[in-house]
Amino acid sequence: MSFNLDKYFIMGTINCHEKAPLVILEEALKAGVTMFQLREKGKGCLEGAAYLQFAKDCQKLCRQYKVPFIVNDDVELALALDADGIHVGQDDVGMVAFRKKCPEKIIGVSVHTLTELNEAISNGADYVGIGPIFTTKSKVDVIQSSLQFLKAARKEHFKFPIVAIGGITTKNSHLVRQAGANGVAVISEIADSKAIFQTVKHL
Ligand code: TZP
Ligand code: MG
Repeated sequence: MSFNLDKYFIMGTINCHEKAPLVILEEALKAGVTMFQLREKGKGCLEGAAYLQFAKDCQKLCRQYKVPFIVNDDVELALALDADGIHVGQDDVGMVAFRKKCPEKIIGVSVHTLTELNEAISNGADYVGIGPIFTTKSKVDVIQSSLQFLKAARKEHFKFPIVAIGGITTKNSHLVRQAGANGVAVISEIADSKAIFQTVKHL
Protein backbone atom coordinates (compact mmCIF):
# COMPACT_ATOMS: atom_id res chain seq x y z
CA MET A 1 0.00 0.00 0.00
CA SER A 2 1.27 3.49 -0.77
CA PHE A 3 1.72 5.94 2.08
CA ASN A 4 2.87 9.45 2.86
CA LEU A 5 4.76 10.17 6.08
CA ASP A 6 4.37 13.95 5.84
CA LYS A 7 2.03 14.43 8.84
CA TYR A 8 1.70 11.26 10.87
CA PHE A 9 -0.70 11.48 13.79
CA ILE A 10 -0.30 8.94 16.62
CA MET A 11 -2.83 8.65 19.39
CA GLY A 12 -4.40 6.53 22.10
CA THR A 13 -7.27 7.45 24.39
CA ILE A 14 -4.96 8.48 27.25
CA ASN A 15 -3.38 11.14 25.03
CA CYS A 16 -6.71 12.92 24.63
CA HIS A 17 -7.66 15.53 27.22
CA GLU A 18 -9.23 18.40 25.30
CA LYS A 19 -11.94 16.48 23.46
CA ALA A 20 -13.16 12.94 22.85
CA PRO A 21 -10.55 10.83 21.04
CA LEU A 22 -12.67 10.23 17.95
CA VAL A 23 -13.46 13.95 17.71
CA ILE A 24 -9.74 14.72 17.84
CA LEU A 25 -9.00 12.06 15.23
CA GLU A 26 -11.65 13.34 12.84
CA GLU A 27 -10.46 16.94 13.20
CA ALA A 28 -6.91 15.82 12.48
CA LEU A 29 -8.05 13.85 9.42
CA LYS A 30 -10.05 16.82 8.16
CA ALA A 31 -7.01 19.03 8.65
CA GLY A 32 -4.93 16.76 6.43
CA VAL A 33 -2.90 14.28 8.46
CA THR A 34 -1.51 11.73 6.03
CA MET A 35 -1.16 8.68 8.32
CA PHE A 36 -2.70 7.56 11.59
CA GLN A 37 -1.31 5.15 14.18
CA LEU A 38 -3.41 3.77 16.99
CA ARG A 39 -1.14 3.52 20.05
CA GLU A 40 -3.41 2.42 22.88
CA LYS A 41 -0.84 2.18 25.66
CA GLY A 42 -0.18 3.27 29.21
CA LYS A 43 -2.00 3.51 32.52
CA GLY A 44 -5.76 3.65 32.04
CA CYS A 45 -5.77 2.63 28.38
CA LEU A 46 -8.66 0.66 26.92
CA GLU A 47 -8.59 -3.12 26.96
CA GLY A 48 -10.66 -6.00 25.64
CA ALA A 49 -13.92 -5.25 23.87
CA ALA A 50 -13.68 -1.48 24.43
CA TYR A 51 -10.21 -1.44 22.84
CA LEU A 52 -11.44 -3.47 19.88
CA GLN A 53 -14.43 -1.20 19.34
CA PHE A 54 -12.30 1.94 19.61
CA ALA A 55 -9.83 0.52 17.08
CA LYS A 56 -12.69 -0.25 14.68
CA ASP A 57 -14.05 3.27 15.07
CA CYS A 58 -10.63 4.78 14.35
CA GLN A 59 -10.21 2.54 11.32
CA LYS A 60 -13.62 3.53 9.97
CA LEU A 61 -12.73 7.22 10.20
CA CYS A 62 -9.36 6.66 8.53
CA ARG A 63 -11.05 4.81 5.67
CA GLN A 64 -13.50 7.64 5.26
CA TYR A 65 -10.61 10.08 4.82
CA LYS A 66 -8.49 7.58 2.84
CA VAL A 67 -5.65 7.70 5.35
CA PRO A 68 -3.67 4.56 6.25
CA PHE A 69 -4.64 3.05 9.61
CA ILE A 70 -1.58 1.65 11.37
CA VAL A 71 -1.59 -0.32 14.62
CA ASN A 72 1.21 0.05 17.16
CA ASP A 73 2.70 -3.26 18.36
CA ASP A 74 -0.50 -5.29 18.35
CA VAL A 75 0.08 -7.53 15.34
CA GLU A 76 -2.87 -9.72 16.26
CA LEU A 77 -5.27 -6.76 16.22
CA ALA A 78 -3.79 -5.48 12.96
CA LEU A 79 -4.46 -8.85 11.33
CA ALA A 80 -7.93 -9.23 12.86
CA LEU A 81 -9.01 -5.79 11.60
CA ASP A 82 -7.15 -6.00 8.31
CA ALA A 83 -5.38 -2.76 9.24
CA ASP A 84 -3.18 -1.10 6.65
CA GLY A 85 -0.05 -1.82 8.64
CA ILE A 86 1.84 -2.08 11.90
CA HIS A 87 4.46 -0.08 13.72
CA VAL A 88 6.85 -1.99 15.95
CA GLY A 89 9.74 -1.21 18.25
CA GLN A 90 12.94 -3.15 18.75
CA ASP A 91 11.42 -5.20 21.60
CA ASP A 92 8.37 -6.16 19.62
CA VAL A 93 8.48 -9.42 17.79
CA GLY A 94 6.62 -10.50 14.72
CA MET A 95 7.75 -8.19 11.95
CA VAL A 96 9.28 -10.87 9.75
CA ALA A 97 6.25 -13.16 10.16
CA PHE A 98 3.91 -10.24 9.50
CA ARG A 99 5.82 -9.37 6.32
CA LYS A 100 5.51 -12.97 5.12
CA LYS A 101 1.81 -13.09 5.84
CA CYS A 102 1.03 -9.62 4.48
CA PRO A 103 3.45 -8.65 1.75
CA GLU A 104 1.38 -5.60 0.82
CA LYS A 105 0.90 -4.07 4.24
CA ILE A 106 2.90 -1.17 5.68
CA ILE A 107 5.55 -1.96 8.29
CA GLY A 108 7.19 0.78 10.34
CA VAL A 109 10.03 0.16 12.79
CA SER A 110 11.55 2.42 15.46
CA VAL A 111 15.34 2.53 15.21
CA HIS A 112 18.06 4.15 17.30
CA THR A 113 21.28 3.08 15.61
CA LEU A 114 22.54 2.58 12.06
CA THR A 115 22.72 -1.15 12.77
CA GLU A 116 19.03 -1.21 13.72
CA LEU A 117 18.23 0.89 10.67
CA ASN A 118 20.01 -1.48 8.28
CA GLU A 119 18.44 -4.49 9.98
CA ALA A 120 14.94 -3.00 9.72
CA ILE A 121 15.46 -2.39 6.01
CA SER A 122 16.76 -5.87 5.34
CA ASN A 123 13.84 -7.35 7.33
CA GLY A 124 11.39 -5.63 5.01
CA ALA A 125 10.43 -2.39 6.77
CA ASP A 126 8.66 0.20 4.62
CA TYR A 127 9.71 3.11 6.80
CA VAL A 128 11.55 3.77 10.04
CA GLY A 129 10.75 6.08 12.92
CA ILE A 130 13.61 8.00 14.54
CA GLY A 131 13.24 9.65 17.92
CA PRO A 132 12.66 11.14 20.33
CA ILE A 133 14.45 13.96 18.57
CA PHE A 134 13.34 16.50 21.18
CA THR A 135 12.08 16.10 24.75
CA THR A 136 8.75 14.31 24.89
CA LYS A 137 6.11 14.06 27.61
CA SER A 138 4.28 11.28 25.80
CA LYS A 139 6.63 8.36 26.31
CA VAL A 140 8.68 7.21 29.30
CA ASP A 141 11.84 5.10 29.24
CA VAL A 142 12.97 6.52 25.95
CA ILE A 143 16.40 6.19 24.40
CA GLN A 144 17.00 9.82 23.46
CA SER A 145 17.81 10.33 19.77
CA SER A 146 18.92 13.49 17.99
CA LEU A 147 18.94 15.58 14.84
CA GLN A 148 22.51 14.35 14.33
CA PHE A 149 21.39 10.73 14.20
CA LEU A 150 18.56 11.65 11.86
CA LYS A 151 21.09 13.31 9.54
CA ALA A 152 23.38 10.28 9.73
CA ALA A 153 20.48 7.96 8.88
CA ARG A 154 19.57 10.10 5.90
CA LYS A 155 23.18 10.12 4.74
CA GLU A 156 23.32 6.32 4.97
CA HIS A 157 20.04 5.88 3.07
CA PHE A 158 19.44 8.64 0.59
CA LYS A 159 15.90 7.64 -0.26
CA PHE A 160 14.50 5.37 2.47
CA PRO A 161 11.31 6.75 4.12
CA ILE A 162 12.08 8.20 7.57
CA VAL A 163 9.67 9.81 10.00
CA ALA A 164 10.93 11.83 12.95
CA ILE A 165 9.19 11.67 16.33
CA GLY A 166 9.33 13.12 19.82
CA GLY A 167 8.59 16.64 20.97
CA ILE A 168 7.81 17.85 17.48
CA THR A 169 5.80 21.06 17.30
CA THR A 170 4.81 23.62 14.69
CA LYS A 171 7.87 25.60 15.83
CA ASN A 172 10.53 22.93 15.32
CA SER A 173 9.10 20.66 12.59
CA HIS A 174 11.22 22.44 9.94
CA LEU A 175 14.38 21.30 11.75
CA VAL A 176 13.62 17.60 11.34
CA ARG A 177 12.60 18.08 7.74
CA GLN A 178 15.88 19.94 7.10
CA ALA A 179 17.73 17.06 8.74
CA GLY A 180 16.24 14.67 6.20
CA ALA A 181 12.95 13.38 7.61
CA ASN A 182 10.17 12.76 5.10
CA GLY A 183 7.67 13.73 7.73
CA VAL A 184 6.79 14.30 11.36
CA ALA A 185 5.06 11.90 13.76
CA VAL A 186 3.21 13.71 16.47
CA ILE A 187 1.08 12.90 19.52
CA SER A 188 0.64 15.83 21.90
CA GLU A 189 1.07 18.74 19.51
CA ILE A 190 -2.14 17.62 17.77
CA ALA A 191 -3.99 15.84 20.59
CA ASP A 192 -3.55 18.80 23.00
CA SER A 193 -4.14 21.50 20.41
CA LYS A 194 -7.01 23.92 20.87
CA ALA A 195 -6.92 24.59 17.11
CA ILE A 196 -6.16 21.27 15.43
CA PHE A 197 -6.74 22.55 11.92
CA GLN A 198 -4.13 25.32 12.28
CA THR A 199 -1.69 23.04 14.10
CA VAL A 200 -1.78 20.39 11.38
CA LYS A 201 -1.40 23.02 8.66
CA HIS A 202 1.74 24.39 10.30
CA LEU A 203 3.46 21.12 11.16
N1 TZP B 1 8.28 7.32 20.41
C1 TZP B 1 9.32 8.13 20.57
S1 TZP B 1 8.86 9.61 21.22
C2 TZP B 1 7.24 9.18 21.27
C3 TZP B 1 7.11 7.89 20.78
C4 TZP B 1 5.86 7.14 20.68
C5 TZP B 1 6.17 10.09 21.77
C6 TZP B 1 5.92 11.26 20.89
O1 TZP B 1 4.92 12.08 21.42
P1 TZP B 1 4.94 13.67 21.34
O2 TZP B 1 3.83 14.12 22.24
O3 TZP B 1 4.68 14.04 19.91
O4 TZP B 1 6.29 14.12 21.83
MG1 MG C 1 6.46 -1.06 20.85
